[in-house]
Amino acid sequence: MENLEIARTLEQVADLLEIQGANVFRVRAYRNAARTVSSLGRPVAEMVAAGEDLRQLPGIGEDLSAYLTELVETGRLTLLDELEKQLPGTLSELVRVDGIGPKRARLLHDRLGIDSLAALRKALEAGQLATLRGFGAKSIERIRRSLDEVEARGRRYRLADADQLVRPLLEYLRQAPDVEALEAAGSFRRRMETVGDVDLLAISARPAAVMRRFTRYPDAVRVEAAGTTRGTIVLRSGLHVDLRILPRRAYGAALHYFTGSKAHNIEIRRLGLERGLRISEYGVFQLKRAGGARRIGGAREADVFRAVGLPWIPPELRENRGEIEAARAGTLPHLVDEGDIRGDLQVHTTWSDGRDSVEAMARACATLGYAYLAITDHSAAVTVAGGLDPARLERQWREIAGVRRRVRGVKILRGMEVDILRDGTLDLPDEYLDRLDVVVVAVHSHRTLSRTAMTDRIVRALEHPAVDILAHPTGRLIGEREPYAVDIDAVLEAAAARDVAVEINAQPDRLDLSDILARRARELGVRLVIDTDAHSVDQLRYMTYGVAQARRAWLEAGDVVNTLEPDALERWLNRRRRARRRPAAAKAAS
Ligand code: DGT
Ligand code: CA
Ligand code: CA
Ligand code: ZN
Repeated sequence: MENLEIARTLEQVADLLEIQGANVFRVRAYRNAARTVSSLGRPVAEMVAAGEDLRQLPGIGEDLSAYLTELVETGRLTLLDELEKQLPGTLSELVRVDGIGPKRARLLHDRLGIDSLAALRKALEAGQLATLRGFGAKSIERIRRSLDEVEARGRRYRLADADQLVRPLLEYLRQAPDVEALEAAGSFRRRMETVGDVDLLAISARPAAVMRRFTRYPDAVRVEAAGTTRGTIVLRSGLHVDLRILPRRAYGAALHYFTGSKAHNIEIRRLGLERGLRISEYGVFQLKRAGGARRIGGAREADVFRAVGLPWIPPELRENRGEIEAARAGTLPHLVDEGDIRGDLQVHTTWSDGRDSVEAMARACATLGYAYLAITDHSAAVTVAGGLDPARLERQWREIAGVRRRVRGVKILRGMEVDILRDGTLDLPDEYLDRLDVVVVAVHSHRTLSRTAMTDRIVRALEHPAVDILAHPTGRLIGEREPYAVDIDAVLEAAAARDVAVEINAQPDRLDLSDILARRARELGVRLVIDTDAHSVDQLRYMTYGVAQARRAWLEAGDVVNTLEPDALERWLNRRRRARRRPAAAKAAS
């Protein structure tokens, strides 16, 4: 069973439980598990087959681990079968709409054949609901409004999109009276690849005035709630934003709590309880034997960590994936940061599908303070992107030679994003591959090969002595396209064996490898490289998203090739040219 299918099954369980009015935490547990599975990029089935402990996955405990195993081994989930005896499974999503309860969901199904939100949308637009008894104009309008909302809420937003929405809102709110602190917590602060909603925290002596300004934000289409210290608005894009205004003494505790993740919070709270402390969004409290509690901290986030004997943990690591143990052992990684990045090793230009010239890209990289960049336009097989054949590649080299003379301070490497053809051979003759400074290889076609064929294909490409970097290794597009079927561990092992660097592609819809897989890569001894794959000068700024995923993957500067200084990078790029000469020389001598 594929991960996507497993995730859908878990979502369905959550929906049906919700119909039955189950505990919200129970419902949320299934939704979180669904998210974990769908973002895994590695088949759960494979983990089960290998006898791995699923409880190491975020949000997967005893029960869910058993359910996942059952799903993988039998293709069914007894729990879901039981729930479906009580209500048709496909109806489950309808009850998320205000004004539709289980009864009405069944009525809509039986009378109009509506079995999904999409079908409901269609029936609404076709005016069919009005034909049903009990659905007056008012009630239909309510359903329509709520459906808009559910559709928006069901969506997750790419981090880069959320950034674009949140930055101006923060600027706007900073102009409210007496705002002393203001920041976004939640998945946004943890720099997750997507965010569900945004959780803002503020300190102000005049919360009412701040809340008023918040609810009047011009980009807000709706105010969902507006209390004295807590409010929610919905932006035009559908993104929900919560704002909590806090007293200074609780700000740090709230920042920690609302940064999450939930799994991390639960563990920290447990550690607190072991020490007789209560840790919550309100502060850190010493529990008294006689009952009651005394506040011992909460103004600063570090108070929370200090109370449980830990150093401050970077938000990107707070997923309860070992960061608490590492903090305790003093082995937290020194995470790579943007300042460590010395260059970009995958950028496109007008020679293929890029928007800007070689010179413009080089100048922009120089302005960013980079020491080097690699020009890596597509090879000929990618005809839609105007890929280069050898003749055009040579012309491009002449242009690069000219730009090298004109643009100083940044080293321009001759590279190419060479297609991995269906059989694992490369889309450029060896004599040209040998004359490139950087060879990036990638899959852009035949994405539906069997898992074995895809794995063999990529591994074969990595065995070519000219290859330096494997780009966007799983081919996923967030929210649009699943990774292709591939044994990613086999690919990573081949990369480690050949010292091929594997990419974290920083395009906001790729982020490929993902955080989880990049961490796996590091564990397998693979070097990583963070590339923007920029198709314009503007996209060079995506580096920040690649670095964020690298941090979530626990990477240090030493794990990332493009933190190397130019001479060290050159040594690495020549690592095999040197090694290759030896067998060649030996052959000549024999
Ligand atoms: P999202 O919005 O789905 O991308 O993910 P988050 O992590 O931003 O989650 P959200 O917005 O539901 O809640 C923000 C943080 O609040 C979350 O990361 C941890 C904390 N939190 C929320 N609910 C609970 C809970 O039931 N227990 C604990 N311990 N913390 C919670
Ligand atoms: Ca959130
Ligand atoms: Ca929230
Ligand atoms: Zn590509």
